[in-house]
Parts: sequence; C-alpha cells; structure tokens
Amino acid sequence: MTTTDRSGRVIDRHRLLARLQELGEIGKEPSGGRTRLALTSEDKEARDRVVMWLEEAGAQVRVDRIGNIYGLVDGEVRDAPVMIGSHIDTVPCAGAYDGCYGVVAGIEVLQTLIQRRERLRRRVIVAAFTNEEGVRFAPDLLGSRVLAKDTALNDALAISARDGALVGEELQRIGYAGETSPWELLPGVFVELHIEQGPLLDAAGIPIGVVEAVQGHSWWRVTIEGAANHAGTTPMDARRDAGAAAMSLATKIMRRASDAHVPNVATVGTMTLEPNVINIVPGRATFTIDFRDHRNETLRNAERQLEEGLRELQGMGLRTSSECVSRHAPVRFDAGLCALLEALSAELGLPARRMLSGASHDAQMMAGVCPTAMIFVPSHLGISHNPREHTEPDALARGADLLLYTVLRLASDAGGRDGIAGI
Ligand code: HGY
Ligand code: MN
Ligand code: MN
Repeated sequence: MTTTDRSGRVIDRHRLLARLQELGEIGKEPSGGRTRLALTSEDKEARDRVVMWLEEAGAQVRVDRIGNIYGLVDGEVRDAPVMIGSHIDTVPCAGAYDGCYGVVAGIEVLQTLIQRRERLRRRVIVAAFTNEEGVRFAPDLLGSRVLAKDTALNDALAISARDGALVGEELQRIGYAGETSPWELLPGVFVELHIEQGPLLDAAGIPIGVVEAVQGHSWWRVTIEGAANHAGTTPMDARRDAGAAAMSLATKIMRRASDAHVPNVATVGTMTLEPNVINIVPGRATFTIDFRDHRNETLRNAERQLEEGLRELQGMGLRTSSECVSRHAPVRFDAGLCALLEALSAELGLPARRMLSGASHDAQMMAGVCPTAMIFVPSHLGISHNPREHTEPDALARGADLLLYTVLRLASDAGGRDGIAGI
C-alpha cells in the first residue's frame, strides 16, 4: 500500500529506493555492511553523490563551514525555512538506512516539489549533517551541535580523531570546508525522518512513529592503570590487574542497567587491555561506556556511580582517569509539531503511535534551534547498527510521502505559530 494524499502528490518511490540502494553500495564491505566514518574518503564519495542528486533535482546546493550540506528550494520568503534532513556518515559495518533514509527521502521531497512546481510560501531545505555518529571524531552530532551553538565552530574544527586527523583539515582534504556560515540558513521548523532502530513499530505493525522525545546519553572513556606482571608467578592477591578491575567495574555497571534499568541502558562497546598478551597481567585497561536514559537525574546518578567505582579502584592501588566524550540531556520535541504529524498521518490513512527515541539524532540538537520533531518508520526486528538493518520498501515510501505532506503543510502560507503553518 502506498499513500497518496488527496491531491495525489506522492514521491517517486522507485527513485527513492534506487538511491538508497546506490548510497548503500558506497563503503560496502565483504561483510555486507558499509563503513563511511565521518570525513573519510568513503564519506566524501557519499557526499559527492548527495550533491549530484541535489543538482539533478534542480535544488541550490550550499556547504557550510562545518561541512553540513544543504539543498534549497525557494519559496516566497526566505526567513525561517522549513528544514528536513539527517546524516549519511555511518558506524563501522553499518546498515543502509540509518541517517541515509532521512537525507535521500529529503532529496526526493525537494525533487517532487520542484517537478510539480509547487508554490511555496517558505523556503524548504534538506540537510546532511556532519559527523552524526561520533565514531571517528567525538562528540557525535557535530554538524548540528555547531548549528545549535552547543559546540563552537572553531572548537569543532580543531577536534582531532584518535589517528590525529583534525576535523578542519579533513574537511579541506575532502573538499567540504564550505564557505556558508552555519547560521545563515537557520530553520524555523525541523523534521527528521529516520528508521526507528528499535523493535516497537515493527512488533506492533504500526507504520509511523511520531517521536515526542529522545533519551539523553552520556559517553565516557575510562582508563585504569595497574602493573603488568608475570601471569604465572604473580599471586592473585599481589596483583594490580587493570584488566580484572575494568571487567569488574563494567560488570557492576551492566548489572545495574539490566537489573534495575538505572539507567535504561548501558553499553561497554570497546575494551582494550595492554600489553594484550596471554601470559602478562594487564597493566592498563581502556574502555568506553554509553549510558542512556530519558531522565536526566538518572543519567547523573549513573555518572556518579561510575565515579564511585573508580574511587574504589584507587583505594586498591590502581590509578584511574575518565573523560566524558559526549553528553546530551533528554530532549522533548515540539508538542504542536507532534500533533500536526499525528494529524497528517491520519489524513494519509497511516496508523501512528507516539514514542520515545532510544537512539540519538541530530533532531535533538535542532530542538534547541526551532520547533522540532521526528517521524519513524519500522526497523525489521528492531535491528540497526548492523548490516541486517532493514525496512520494507512500502514503509520507506510511506514515510517519505508523509514527509512530503508535512513539508507542503509547513511551507504553505496558512497562518500558524511564528508564521509556520500547522503548528
Ligand atoms: O548513537 C546513536 O544513538 C546514533 O546512532 N548516533
Ligand atoms: Mn546511528
Ligand atoms: Mn542515525
């Protein structure tokens, strides 16, 4: 079932699906996943393809100084544009839809508006934000953080990756050190279309999620220093085993999240032991923790418990250090915009449910800039950050149709809050 609004306006689903498929081939690996870490040559190749599609669509293209790419179609007024978009950088060995869906569907919406010569009151912009995933450069959500003035532009350009590369230099290298000020195109309203990346919509058989809020996240990098020693001759009570200390602290953190959901979820995604040799007691351990919760106080408690755990290890003769590499408080989206998305879904005959986002998104930064909300479509079995990430073609097309319908309403000249129709 694809949706058509009363006027029969729909996106070109074949073009949408073909472009998603094509983008998914960039950075493809034998595992079937794709890896396009921010500002790498693979990211450049994907950026070039997005710019090519925007030019094919007849949109004006801009790149700002933090490398965010914008496609514009003009309306009668230029202030407070309607902005849609997401990201095209990936985690390692990623699926084909995380972020890419919101950008490719956004290009499809602009191309449909241009082809149909829609008369727009407001300018419509699709954005592809820089470094949403935060894998190579921390923090994550970097392009939208700069827009929201959560990170200063010059600080962002000076961020270095673990391989020593600097954001500003990498933008120059790949040809995306834009001239446009990040604040020249600030939107009056922002809607991000994204796959859910969780199981709720798929399990309930509901095609649309209206996202009311995003849980907060707190990412930490922890280092524990003990003493490397002989694995055979060093008695257990004479060791300062950094690896054992890291594993016991990590286990405590995971147990609190699993047993008490305090916080909702916690993940130890990386752990390095040094010298990483079978017969040497590890002298040094480095690991990361990703805390997530929709309650800021609970996030704070998790951080305090981490600090307590580290103090206990210091009491056992280990040295510890910890760094918060990214933090963002929980965000609630605009109630008026959520109500509009719900109403438009109903007009299109699409069942919808309100929900919280477990994953982070650029929208949580844009909520600090203008009225913001998100539209989710189902992820098969909730799988994401995994090559098996999948969303049915019909679901992808329906979400893009709803995005088109939403943009037409927001960019029309009907009155509304801040002059933005519908909210
Ligand atoms: O980590 C996240 O939630 C997102 O995929 N960047
Ligand atoms: Mn992601
Ligand atoms: Mn994403």
